[in-house]
Amino acid sequence: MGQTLTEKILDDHLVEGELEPGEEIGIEIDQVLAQDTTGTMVWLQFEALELDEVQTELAAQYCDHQTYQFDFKNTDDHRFLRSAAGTYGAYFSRPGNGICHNVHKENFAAPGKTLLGSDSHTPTPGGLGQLAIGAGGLDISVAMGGGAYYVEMPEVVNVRLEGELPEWASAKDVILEMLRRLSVKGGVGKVFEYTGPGVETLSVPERTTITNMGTELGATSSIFPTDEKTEDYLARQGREDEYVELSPDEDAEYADEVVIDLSEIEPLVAKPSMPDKVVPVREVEGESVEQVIVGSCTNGGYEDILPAAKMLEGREVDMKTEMIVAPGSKQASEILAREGWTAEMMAAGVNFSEATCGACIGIGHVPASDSVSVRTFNRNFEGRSGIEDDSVFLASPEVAAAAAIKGELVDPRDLADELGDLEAPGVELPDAYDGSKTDIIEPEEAVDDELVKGPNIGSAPIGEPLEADIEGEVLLKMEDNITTDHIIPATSDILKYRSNIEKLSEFTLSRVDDTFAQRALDADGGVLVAGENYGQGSSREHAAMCPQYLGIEAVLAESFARIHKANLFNFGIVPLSIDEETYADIEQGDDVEIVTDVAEAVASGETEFTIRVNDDWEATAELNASERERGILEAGGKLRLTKEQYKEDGSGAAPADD
Ligand code: MIC
Ligand code: SF4
Repeated sequence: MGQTLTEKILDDHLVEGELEPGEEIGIEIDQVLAQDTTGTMVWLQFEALELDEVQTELAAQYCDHQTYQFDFKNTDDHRFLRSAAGTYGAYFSRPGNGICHNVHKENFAAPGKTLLGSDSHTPTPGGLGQLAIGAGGLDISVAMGGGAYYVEMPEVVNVRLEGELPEWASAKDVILEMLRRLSVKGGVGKVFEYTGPGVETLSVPERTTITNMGTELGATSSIFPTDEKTEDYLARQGREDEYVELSPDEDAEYADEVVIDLSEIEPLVAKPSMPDKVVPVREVEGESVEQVIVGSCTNGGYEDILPAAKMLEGREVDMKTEMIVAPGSKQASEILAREGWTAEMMAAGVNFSEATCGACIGIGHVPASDSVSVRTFNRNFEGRSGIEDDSVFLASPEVAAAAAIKGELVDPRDLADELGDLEAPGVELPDAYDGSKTDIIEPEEAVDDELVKGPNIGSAPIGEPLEADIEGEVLLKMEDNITTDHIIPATSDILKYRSNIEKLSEFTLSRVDDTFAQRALDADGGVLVAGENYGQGSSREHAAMCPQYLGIEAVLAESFARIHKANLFNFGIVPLSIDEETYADIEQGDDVEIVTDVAEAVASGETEFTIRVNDDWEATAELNASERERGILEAGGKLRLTKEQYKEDGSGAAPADD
């Protein structure tokens, strides 16, 4: 039987297990990336593991999420990251150089290689045939030390693209269509592999918009085969020698198939406040828009900003609307500036931001109260823009620019009819991506050779071995699709404490209930209850570290998002699955006791755990965990376990099986 492209790359990197969907596999990692707000813990944990040098082919540290440095804490984090990259041998991308996914795509993404990144949108270079996966910081530290990365072998789904996109429809609309059909949990445990005749009609930047936002489906990754377009893109980046031809076998068998006829795609938007609330723009036409932002790791490339610039040429942004361009990388800003497009957009009324995540997580450009913001981003979770009860629509650059011109949501086709002289901008790549490279410091040019820690930089927390009893109050009962933005918000007032768990934990679940952290401390711990897809969104391990710090011992949920579940294991919190009925019956404030000796049951491979509620009724909760994950729980988390293993191994470097 032939192999899918995903299977081929996994096979090449397999160090443990078999490529059977649902089974845990260990793979070798070629490249790692970390960004500023997860990176500090990555390096603090690398330090705690007493590792002294990066072992992967390449490691890159970016400073991208919070580059405005409102506070010395952010600046200290960036200085610490530069010192860690220098000390241990990673590339360092300076603050303002751009968003990790964009800069990695431009400089390092390589077909056929594996990439592990401490950011959920790490799958972006799947558009170039790289198998890229997002994970928690500790998994990055271990992989960077030479350890394997463990993940459940995903089901590989064939997304067959047919036809060609019509004018005004874009790659963003393709991934929004996927979200419309499959929902934010439709991709859990899956890799989406794009095939079919439609693939060759899409440029690499269009493909990376699709793979980037595969994360919103909950997917483990998304990938395209490579072809002339990939080779051409790499050549324009001056990296043609990294091209490798990759495709699935003709008789590859897929777990499932989704067919998308590109010629039927039309301009879409995701309505507030979930990326899968997708409708045609025409359904919401007329909605007044006060803010438009073109940018982010999804649509912040040169090829995304250019269409908006062309649409605005000789026109003006509507008087009641503010338009901001937040480029995904300095390379994009630099080329647009050299070509004169920046001046053109400024003349139309656009304001420019530095190349940063910024507004995507509510840092700057917070929308006005009771207003609509149209963004080319990938997430519109409630409150993420920096104001509660926000109203953020996700859209393509074309739909965003049309909204800026009209001051209201409008299908660009209708706007073109109305204006008469508005042409579909299409997709255009620059002849060469000739931005300067001054903002990337190579390991050989490192500025520092020892760690520099400011006063806000704490240490990596090490858990305690699992105990026999788990009993406590249900401190919070939550609904479906709780995001990591609910668990640990990423707005600037909170983000600056990412290196200081004691302080950060004060904000735990504040977006659901701002009394939670104090109640958890007062109760000396307890358990959490949630509906489906608990922990979707970000890879931030802080969403497990902080509850652990507050004494949370178990989370009972109908289902979990992949990265967050791995983070719960990594920090010694037991993730138990409950059925719909148990979820319905259990109430906040109830007392929950796991009837068995938990430590023993986890160690002996028990999957069913009886839970006793209020000493009154019982239900069964399931632990779906591999032997390795059970070992992590028993030890009190992956940091403690890995440290112990290194000590036994005596090598100081991570063995392949952790
Ligand atoms: C996000 O988009 O939510 C983030 C901020 O990039 C996160 C990373 C983080 O929380 O630091 C992600 O996607 O993993
Ligand atoms: Fe940055 Fe937003 Fe992309 Fe996350 S989703 S990496 S915050 S631009």
